[in-house]
Amino acid sequence: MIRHDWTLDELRQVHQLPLPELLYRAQTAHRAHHDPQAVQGCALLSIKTGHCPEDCAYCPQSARYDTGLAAQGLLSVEETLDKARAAQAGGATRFCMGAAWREAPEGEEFERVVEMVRGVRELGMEACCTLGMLTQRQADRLAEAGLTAYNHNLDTSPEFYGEIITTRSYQERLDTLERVRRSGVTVCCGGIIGMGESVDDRLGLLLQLARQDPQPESVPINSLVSVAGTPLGGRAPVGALDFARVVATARIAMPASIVRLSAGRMELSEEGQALCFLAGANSVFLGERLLTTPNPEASDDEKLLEKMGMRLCEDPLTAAAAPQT
Ligand code: SAM
Ligand code: DTB
Ligand code: SF4
Repeated sequence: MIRHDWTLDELRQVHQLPLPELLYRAQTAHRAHHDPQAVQGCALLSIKTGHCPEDCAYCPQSARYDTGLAAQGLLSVEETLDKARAAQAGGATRFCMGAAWREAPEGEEFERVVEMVRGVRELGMEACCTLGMLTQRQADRLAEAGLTAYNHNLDTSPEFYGEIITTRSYQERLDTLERVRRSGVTVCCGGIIGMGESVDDRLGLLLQLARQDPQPESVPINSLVSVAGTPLGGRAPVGALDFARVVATARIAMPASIVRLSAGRMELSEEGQALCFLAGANSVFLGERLLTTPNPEASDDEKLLEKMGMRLCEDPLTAAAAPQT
């Protein structure tokens, strides 16, 4: 049963359960909706890098911080599809294209992204984009091209958001998510832990997500990749137990969603990642690079899954996802 009436207090009670009880409940929820041995492999590509006008305190791509990042204009359709084919050969069934824009542009660049989406779908992969804010028309055009999912993170609780981003509001994020929903594209929405937020802020984010009806089909849980030059440079990583508690709480509150163990895996040991899978994570990004920062190598991921007796999903997941009630 999927509930949309979670309260903060209920999420607190879940999150603070003794770990064995929390994991048991998360695994029970996981098994009711998913194959517990299967993990979806997604690949990320930064199709437009850097020079972003926004001030997201965590982000190496903001033009306001000097992070030494090499900016890059929008890639060509061919280059993007080459990367998608390579990702597919590496076991990914979803290809996610990220652009450092405040909002998706109009004109030739947008048309290029539409062609990328069409091309990725023709390969038989799920296609996901994250391009910043969208108009309804843009969301509808992406839907028409076959876009599977749109990633647009709320990042944290409404209360903590202002400490991290001042150039656009929480409500603007919600408005874009609503347009995506209306277009029929599935929603990928999550956030980041380890930015100095409280446990209540982590749960406040999950509350925002879990109360949506329908809930986001995909929930990426990132832990901050702390990049020198950003206001959040030099922060200590979140510990594996804290990471796993957030994953487990997300799994319990959103049992049918794909919970993605996203940024931050470089700071987790094999055992830490294993704990997150046991807590209900069922997707990871494959490949040595996220958008601009490092990610575990394919061979390390293969070894870990093999040791755990788990495997990458062979088929795209979204079409097969259980319908929400
Ligand atoms: N510019 C678009 C936007 O902000 O919606 C799309 C790209 S943006 C890089 C996508 C997401 O990556 C952000 O919403 C944030 O959650 C995540 N992200 C960016 N930098 C990160 C970092 N250093 N550590 C963890 N997650 C990060
Ligand atoms: C998401 O929640 N995490 C991914 C994806 N959506 C686009 C991005 C993580 C970016 C980490 C920092 C970087 O590599 O630039
Ligand atoms: Fe720009 Fe997105 Fe980075 Fe914010 S998270 S600075 S909007 S690329």
